[in-house]
Amino acid sequence: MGSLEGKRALVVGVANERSIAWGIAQGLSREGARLAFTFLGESLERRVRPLAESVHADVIAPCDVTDDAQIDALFAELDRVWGGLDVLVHAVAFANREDLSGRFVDTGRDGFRLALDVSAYSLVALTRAAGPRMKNGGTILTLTFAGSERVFPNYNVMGVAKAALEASMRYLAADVGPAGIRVNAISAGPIKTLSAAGINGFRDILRVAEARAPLRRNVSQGDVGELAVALCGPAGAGVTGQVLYLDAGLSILGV
Ligand code: NAD
Ligand code: IMJ
Repeated sequence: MGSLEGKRALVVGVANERSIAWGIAQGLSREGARLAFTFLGESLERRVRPLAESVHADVIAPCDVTDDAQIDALFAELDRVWGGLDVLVHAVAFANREDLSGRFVDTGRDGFRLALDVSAYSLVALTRAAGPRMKNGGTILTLTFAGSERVFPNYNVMGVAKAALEASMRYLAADVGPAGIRVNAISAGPIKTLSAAGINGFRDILRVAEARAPLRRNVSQGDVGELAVALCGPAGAGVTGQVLYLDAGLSILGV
């Protein structure tokens, strides 16, 4: 018997088999959760559908988180199929590529707005939709990165978006806590995914992180899945409003 037997989990943010959201989905599935997946656009649908089917997903639906109509349609479909929800996984981030290099000071208004809309406001919108459907309480999880607190080369506007995401997570936790819904963020160390591919120097970041981290290793999508399982199950029952560092200890170092 899994620790999440029969729980209904919506996973937003699978792009391919390397996605952190896919690591989480596999963990939840192993523990007996039922799953729903979203995809962004037709090209990703071709990637997401076979993954979702491999864990017997009940729902596979489009969702661009910047589009309120798509969010409404997604939850209407969940109402039809499940009539409620227990877990929401938010693993979505986007900034224009030109805003992820050079100087942060050069970020334009539109790029700033886009990064914060996709990467931070989306948690607010999804929590507003999910909350009333979590009638027996629930768990909401988002993914963040230490660039919210400290300066990492090229992370730039994403760092600001992650700071807004973490603060939003805390305010949401206060709002929905009385309904027995917990909201937390996992701050993962660097992991090679689609969102990390093509970032200048990412290979070097992985190499340096591995060499310096107290555990002398990097973290994986599977590590994130295990922490997500814990937070969604009895181990997480008293935890809300927290940023949990899953980074092999990297963030404790001074120099
Ligand atoms: P990924 O590229 O696999 O996932 C990012 C997802 O965001 C994709 O599925 C993409 O389709 C989705 N997305 C982008 N714009 C969207 C929109 N408008 N509507 C709906 N979905 C949209 O990469 P990942 O590394 O698995 O990223 C997942 C989360 O983990 C992100 O929040 C990222 O910031 C965070 N994170 C990543 C790392 C890392 O090193 N890879 C470290 C810490 C935190
Ligand atoms: C991303 C950029 C710069 C430095 C970075 C990252 N470091 C890490 C990441 C050190 C770990 C990955 N990360 C934590 C992210 O949140 C990535 C978000 C992201 C990535 C892209 C690449 C492609 C694109 N837009 C993006 N928007 C957000 O066009």
